[in-house]
Amino acid sequence: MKKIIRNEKIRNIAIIAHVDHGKTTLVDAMFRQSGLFRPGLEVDERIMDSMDLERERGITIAAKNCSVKWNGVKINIIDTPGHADFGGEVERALSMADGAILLVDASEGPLPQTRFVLKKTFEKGLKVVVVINKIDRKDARPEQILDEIYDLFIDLDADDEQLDFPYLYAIGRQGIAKKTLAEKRDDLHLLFETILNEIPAPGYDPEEPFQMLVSDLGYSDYLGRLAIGRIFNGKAEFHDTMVCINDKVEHLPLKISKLQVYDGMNLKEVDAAEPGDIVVLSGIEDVKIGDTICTREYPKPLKRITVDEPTISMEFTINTSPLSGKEGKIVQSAKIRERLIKETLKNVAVRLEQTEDRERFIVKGRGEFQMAILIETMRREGFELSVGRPKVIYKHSIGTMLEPIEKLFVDCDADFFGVVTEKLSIRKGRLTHLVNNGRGRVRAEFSIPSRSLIGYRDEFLTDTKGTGIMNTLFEGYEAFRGYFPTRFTGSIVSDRQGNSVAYALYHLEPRGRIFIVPGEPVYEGMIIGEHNKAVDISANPSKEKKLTNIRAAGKDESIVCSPVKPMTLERAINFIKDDEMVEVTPQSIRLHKRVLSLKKRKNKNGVN
Ligand SMILES: Nc1nc2c(ncn2[C@@H]2O[C@H](COP(=O)(O)OP(=O)(O)OP(=O)(O)O)[C@@H](O)[C@H]2O)c(=O)[nH]1
Ligand SMILES: [Mg+2]
Repeated sequence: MKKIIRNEKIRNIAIIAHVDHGKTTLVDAMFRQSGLFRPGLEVDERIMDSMDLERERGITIAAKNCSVKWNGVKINIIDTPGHADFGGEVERALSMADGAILLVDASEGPLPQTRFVLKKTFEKGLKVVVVINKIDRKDARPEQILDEIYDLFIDLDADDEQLDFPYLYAIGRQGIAKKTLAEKRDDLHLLFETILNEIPAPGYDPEEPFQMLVSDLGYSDYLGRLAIGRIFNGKAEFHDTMVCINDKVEHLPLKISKLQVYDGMNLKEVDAAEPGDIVVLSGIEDVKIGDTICTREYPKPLKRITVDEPTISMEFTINTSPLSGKEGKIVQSAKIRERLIKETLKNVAVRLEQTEDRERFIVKGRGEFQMAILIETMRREGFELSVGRPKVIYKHSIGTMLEPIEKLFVDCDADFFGVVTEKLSIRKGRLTHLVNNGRGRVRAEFSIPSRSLIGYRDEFLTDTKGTGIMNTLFEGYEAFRGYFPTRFTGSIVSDRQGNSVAYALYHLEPRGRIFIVPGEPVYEGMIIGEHNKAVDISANPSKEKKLTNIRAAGKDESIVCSPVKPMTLERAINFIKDDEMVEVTPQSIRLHKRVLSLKKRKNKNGVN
């Protein structure tokens, strides 16, 4: 019988929830109350959301580690993202944890990603502490939500022990957690105590030598590559020699050049690290997430981290527009390739496929939002590139084509439900569940192909006047449900290179929705607007008013173009059709036909 000892000085927890249920804000409060900041110190909100894009968008994108101390016990915390597209981060984070805090918004209740993350913790056999958060909300209904959480546990086949989950009510933003709603409390002490009492301390086998599972990678200019992960067995000391077992079961030698552990949001150098702790180890460059670092004498790999397969793919190419190289500093395919490989190392849910064409790459991931974030990050780093429309990944089984299917949860005003159902049925969605509470709002569940949802969110918000809520949950693969058009409109395409002028754009307005403003550079094949009809039309956006001897061209003050909604990256990739691409540079987002020349496009389509 194996003897398992528990390191009572440590707890490892992941904070998991649906998007926006308050994970990162709760970590702030845990920091404050564990004495990490000196009293009176001004600290930013959501301090763990340290990436620029996280701060701008107010969401967590990558799971991150930190730690707090409570009563002499170190609690390693992993804050995870709640957006479904970053689900791979949750799976990675759970590989370091012995338990999870499941936050559920006291008004919204369990939502699709609550189910996803809870299911993942069950698969790993982790202990769960439920926190019903934001009970200060005016529309909070905490008791009802507790029932809904029970239902979710039952639905996920929780056993009796799991069903007996500990739970607390909280206002994360004010740093309050309590056992009952009536109780008066103004701190999180109960949460800390519950973690210490309920989440098992990390267990290890004292007979086993050092073993660490690499769950994250970092980089430091001084130390090079950093391998981050939990020590499953044994101890490590500075200068120890070890091996790293990779996915090909090769043993790569290494010497620990530095050992660090989490201390609040920072890292602290240590001479030795204990079993159960989460460490940051330097001394090896060629390491990947999922590798095991262990001793040379007893090299035993741990089970590699597995995450769900990607569901969508997107084409990335060099920027082929005539304006290429004018706005970004990195344009070469070799650099794009290098950058994408780097992404796959750090981001477990992203895969890269090379194509025969050296300038074309297929990037696979969990959703178009994840792709948009990657592209946005690259353009900020100075890259120029072109990307195609996100496509779902099909599978084939005994002669049938299978496609990814999602559960779509819709909550909207009954008045808008008709138009929503109509749009979804065109997209091959099937209504599976409907609750009309009679108070004006409808809750419905659809089974729908993933491809139908690409770009649908914007339309849904327009159709429900911004008041609808939609959430999705990946369900699995089913037989292909048939084709339907992705867009019912065509594009207005520039027929030449030049600069757009107000006169031309103004006269194009009746034909559709214009994307550009006067003075913008245009080129042949560039999409300058959405045509009202299903076909593409060519136009000359730089056409000046005919010169007369009274007034100079382009100076017609009476012309005022309608305001143009700036094209965002997400809108652009959702808008384009298969024969169109988005040109991305640090300064601009332009849309263009894959084939720029009008003549070549006509020949290709067999017209002419
Ligand atoms: N009313 C109320 N709002 C809260 C509370 N805690 C957090 N919020 C708000 O909820 C929003 C989301 O908070 P975050 O902490 O970013 O949520 P999150 O779960 O980390 O979000 P993701 O990481 O993107 O999934 C913010 O606007 C917070 O201010 C709370 O206790 N009560
Ligand atoms: Mg967060």
